Amino acid sequence: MTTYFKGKKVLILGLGATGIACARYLTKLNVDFRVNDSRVQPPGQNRLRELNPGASLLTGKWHGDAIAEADVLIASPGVDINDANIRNHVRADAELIGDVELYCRANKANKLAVTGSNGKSTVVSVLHHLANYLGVKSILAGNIGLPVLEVVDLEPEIVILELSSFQLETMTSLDAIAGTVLNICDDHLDRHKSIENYTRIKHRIYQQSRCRVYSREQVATQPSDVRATDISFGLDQPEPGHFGVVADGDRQFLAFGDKKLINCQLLPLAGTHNHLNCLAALALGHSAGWPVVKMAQGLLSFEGLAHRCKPVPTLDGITWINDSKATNIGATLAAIDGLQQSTGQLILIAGGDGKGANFDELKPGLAKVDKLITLGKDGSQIAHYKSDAVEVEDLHQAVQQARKWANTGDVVLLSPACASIDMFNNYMHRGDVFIEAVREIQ
Ligand code: UMA
Ligand code: ADP
Repeated sequence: MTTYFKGKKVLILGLGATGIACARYLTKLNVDFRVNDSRVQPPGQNRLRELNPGASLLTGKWHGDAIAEADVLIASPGVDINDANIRNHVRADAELIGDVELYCRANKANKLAVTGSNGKSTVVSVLHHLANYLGVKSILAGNIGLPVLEVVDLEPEIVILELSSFQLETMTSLDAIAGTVLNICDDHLDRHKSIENYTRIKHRIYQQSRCRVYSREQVATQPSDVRATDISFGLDQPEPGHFGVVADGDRQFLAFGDKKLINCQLLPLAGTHNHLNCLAALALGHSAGWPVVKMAQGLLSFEGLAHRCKPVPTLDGITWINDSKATNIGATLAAIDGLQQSTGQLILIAGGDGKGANFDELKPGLAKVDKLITLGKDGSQIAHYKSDAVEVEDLHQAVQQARKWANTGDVVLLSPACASIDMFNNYMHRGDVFIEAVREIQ
């Protein structure tokens, strides 16, 4: 990569975790660079001074002159590259790329790549777990929290990448063994403007993957030119070579073609959306040559990620589920569908900052819920859809209200369909407060 940068003026846009990883990488290559972050106090400024005291840092706004001078611009995912204050200054002969693009040019390890509106972190974590289970040396990086350039020097057998639309927007060189768009629902439309544009950006993963793994549950995830080598997954009976679910009496099995792999009831992750996540992981692993039957056994020991449809252990006979990571309507609909009770009641706790979403789309889900408790900035908008909904002030009150309604065998689900920032530091904080409130009433 040193040759590529030779004689070029390089500008890093953004000085968060990604900007720092870029700065470290360029410093190691002995490439001079500047950094521009639009924030007055970007989080990485002290780190930058430590690792490269000579690098100049421009802050507080987008510096048009610096952008216009640059031959290569490396944008962090959180930077909106279509912002006129950036776009209007980038020269036509300059190259604007992201950190993952740079990584893929520099590191030619085998890759499996995952995008989608929901389930990305779950699927890449399942894959990482399966790789460990099979003894395959793997690295998990990307949107899940580890900027890829932090691990650019490592050469594992496989790199498992979680990719956001923000990252895909600036990528052309992924060249993955397999890539998937798990699902698509309204998300980040404040930046991508329309669902069509957001979908188009998500599909960039397919142009850069040899095998494309898509969901039969949602046409929008299918590549426009499905090939014989592509693999699908879904909740129906699969064709040979594809993944799905088959029934045997009243039992359901994850299956590969007509081969039953594992009883769904034994899976450690609750909800049918997690059956889809497991199937997607199996399909991706299969494309990398991993043995399907052994992978299915490996699923049993996956512990699941915190704050995603995770039961809170209690002895009160009520199933309390923490799905605080459900920050959009799609995630909450999936949780409701997956946990809907045939016998007991399903009590939903929802609300927070709706990020301008249209809650009409939550209506079919709310119809399947027996009781609704809402809170937060947009809680009353959600409450409006259910006549006997109760609005509360905080999560402790929500849990107490749920306890008043719940009987043995019922499920109480925290799945807010909203961001947490109106009341909590982040979704982890919200989930922790829920767990604490549930424990207090035991
Ligand atoms: N920002 C500015 N000005 C700048 C640079 C950033 O205002 O000059 C703002 C952004 O709008 C954003 C925040 O600062 O609100 C952080 O942006 P960043 O690009 O500096 O973020 P990083 O710390 O580098 O983290 C990024 C991803 N963040 C985003 O995409 C916003 C992380 O995903 C990712 O884990 C990390 O790179 C490593 O790859 C987080 C995320 O929220 C988890 N992703 C979104 C999601 O999952 O929905 C896409
Ligand atoms: P992401 O990394 O895409 O945000 P996570 O695995 O962190 O995905 O899950 C985010 C939220 O989406 C959680 O509430 C989780 O229960 C829900 N979820 C997980 N998988 C799916 C899926 N396949 N479809 C819809 N929602 C899902």
